[in-house]
Amino acid sequence: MEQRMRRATRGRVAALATVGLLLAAGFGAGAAPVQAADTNLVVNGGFEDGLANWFVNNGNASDGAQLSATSDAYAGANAALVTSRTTTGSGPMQDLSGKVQAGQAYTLTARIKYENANGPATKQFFATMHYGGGTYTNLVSVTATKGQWAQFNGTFTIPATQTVSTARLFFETPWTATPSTDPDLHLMDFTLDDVSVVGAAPPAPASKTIEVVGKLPGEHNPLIGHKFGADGFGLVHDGRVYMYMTNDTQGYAPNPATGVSPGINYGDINQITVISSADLVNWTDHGEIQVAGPNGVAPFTANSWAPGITKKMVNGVEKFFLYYANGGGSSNVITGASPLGPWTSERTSTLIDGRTPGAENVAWKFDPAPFVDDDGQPYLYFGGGPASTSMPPAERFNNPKNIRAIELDDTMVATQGTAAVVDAPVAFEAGHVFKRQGKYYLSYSSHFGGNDFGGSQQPLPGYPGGGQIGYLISDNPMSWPKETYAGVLFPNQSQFFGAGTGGNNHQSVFEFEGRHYFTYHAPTLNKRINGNTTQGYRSPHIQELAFNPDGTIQQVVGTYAGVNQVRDFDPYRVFEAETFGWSKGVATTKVDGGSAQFGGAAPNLAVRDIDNGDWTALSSVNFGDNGARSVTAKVRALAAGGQIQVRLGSATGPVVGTAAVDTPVGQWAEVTAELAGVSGVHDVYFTYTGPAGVDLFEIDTWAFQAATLELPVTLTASARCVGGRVYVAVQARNDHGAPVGIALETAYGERSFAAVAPGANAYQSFNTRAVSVPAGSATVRVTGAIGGQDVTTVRTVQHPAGTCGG
Ligand SMILES: [Ca+2]
Ligand SMILES: [Ca+2]
Ligand SMILES: [Ca+2]
Repeated sequence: MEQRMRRATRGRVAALATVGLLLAAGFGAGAAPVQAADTNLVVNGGFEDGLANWFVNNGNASDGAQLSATSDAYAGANAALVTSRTTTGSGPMQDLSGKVQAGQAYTLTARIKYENANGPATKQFFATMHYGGGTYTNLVSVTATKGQWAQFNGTFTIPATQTVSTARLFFETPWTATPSTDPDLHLMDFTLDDVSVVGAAPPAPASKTIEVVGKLPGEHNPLIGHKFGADGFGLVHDGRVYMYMTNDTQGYAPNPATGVSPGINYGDINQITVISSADLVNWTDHGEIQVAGPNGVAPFTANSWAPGITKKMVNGVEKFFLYYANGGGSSNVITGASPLGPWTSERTSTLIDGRTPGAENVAWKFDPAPFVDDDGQPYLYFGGGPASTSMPPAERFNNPKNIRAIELDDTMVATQGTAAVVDAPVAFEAGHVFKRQGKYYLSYSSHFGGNDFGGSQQPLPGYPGGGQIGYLISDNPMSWPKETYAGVLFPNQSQFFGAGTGGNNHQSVFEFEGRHYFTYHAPTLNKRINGNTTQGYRSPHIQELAFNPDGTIQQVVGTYAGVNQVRDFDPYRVFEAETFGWSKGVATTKVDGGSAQFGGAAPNLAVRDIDNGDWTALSSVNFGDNGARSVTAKVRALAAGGQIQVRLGSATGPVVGTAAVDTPVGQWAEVTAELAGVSGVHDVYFTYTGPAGVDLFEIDTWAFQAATLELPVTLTASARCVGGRVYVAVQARNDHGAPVGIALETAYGERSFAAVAPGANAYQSFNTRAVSVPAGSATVRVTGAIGGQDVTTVRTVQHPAGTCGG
């Protein structure tokens, strides 16, 4: 009931917004009444905000079409003009993904005009939807008369079976393969104004939050349980491991009723997900890099799959180079000022394509993996896909020669020389190189056979089966004959994780603090959500990589246990709340303002979708012998009555502290939980409670505060009469395990002792020179070190009154 009421409210808000949009688009209040449920899905259809929300559909990478605002408008002050077209498909485009729905009918209107002198007297134009990949559907057409505004006015119904996760509306002239033969007829400039697509309001975005516990407490694979990530590539920098991954969560869209998402659509993916860890168990979510697509760092690319990253000093500046597959057709690179950006594109075109020397016969010019040798020379490994049909079938299967090695130049964003063939047996994709003890190791993913690889063929003895990770060992990073093949280092993941986890893989190897680690992916989180019927959403895993004395690799066994935690987690600092060992029912979202932990230029996220019963947890937090006094959270309350409980050991473990999130709703503020009896090493669970059915709060950061350090000392004081005068005696026993300095201070004098041994006393009897003194206090100042930290403890002790005689 709660859910339904919330959705109904949202629907009414959307309907009200509709009226505003229609008015803004030029539909007067007196126009034909529009049903309340209908809405105009086009933003800035009249171009009165210039080109906002519009971009040019280039048709292909070599099309140089330009979109500009023009005052030659049908209505208002502006329209859009497209010029320099070299393909018929180029024209103004707006992304309607997430707005249009399969099975719905829409009315499309727009005004269009062309007027070039040599053009035909009339010309047909199309409004077309690009549904991703090669799926284009003409929606509405109009035949315009040269020099006059023509009107698109028609309806279209999206077929119930159409996938609409990508839906981009654009305007074009009828397709022809070689428009350059008659550019006046096919490639005229044209002007567009007053575009609207009216129909059912966009569906409220379904929640992507993963409600199951996707990474089980105590286990270290998958690395994260609150989102997906594939093709992980590990980078070690400044004591942390950064993992860059294809953002499989981008197109994940679980049906609100069934909880099941359509199968993964790689064409949806133009972001790279980044996580990092200093211990390989607690991972910080750094969110997504918008790499490709119209709003991407490299807008001339459409997809960002299978990232590979390295760092290099260029002209005295350390830079980070993030390579990725722009679909199967090309590979590209963007440049980061740090592992977390900011990111820029030094190129205006892709790095590797069919024109790259030596890559001409590579079917899929993708999966770029960089490697910088000890002498600073950088290399890039790339390629995969169907073997050339010029080879005999058995060779196509066993030695498809579809992977390449090429040198990069010193800029890291250009290749030099000719790509060399990597003759990896049964190779499919995912070439990756690392170096160990002077030898180069190239690992890769093997193919599944079929017509692309010579049809029904058998692997040669010792060659990989389908979907395995094989490897070669060479003395030369550019020389990979088939004789360098060394075996299979990882069988298919389904051998370890069972039904629903098969498919191809993509690996990397990194060295962290003296050990080698192997990264791969498996749809294990998808399996925890949907059982054995998975939809292809992959999760990152890591196992340790071990070597035999002869340098060969011991075959890796995939486990949910994963790798050992490299070090305990340090709680005594500000750290991002989007750092999880484990979690349940939460999601993350980007927030403005940079990261408190990683710096102002780094992205910052907050934990969101926190409901009653959700939790996040940290593995092996070391509170030290002295323990923690409190923990502070930076939170934004979203409802009254929320609470954070701090528990040890498990989500139902003992509560050691509670913070009420009673700060003003909607504002970021700090709340603190006092902690009792928290010392040593524990898994820490933050459990969240409050009213059911509402988001309770968001969390940005945590910081634990250490208990005040005290040097232990036992104090006694007395007063007695000696020779007609009162003496006040003060004694302090050092109960610390190391020597300390002790200063005794009274109203009658003071005395300091250096290096009082453990168990020894500092003692002084002060002569008051009086026959009678009242009760009073002495101050004892103890100085020493605890755990390498200088500590001063100040205590007082009472002494009684003293008198001589009666
Ligand atoms: Ca206009
Ligand atoms: Ca939740
Ligand atoms: Ca944060």
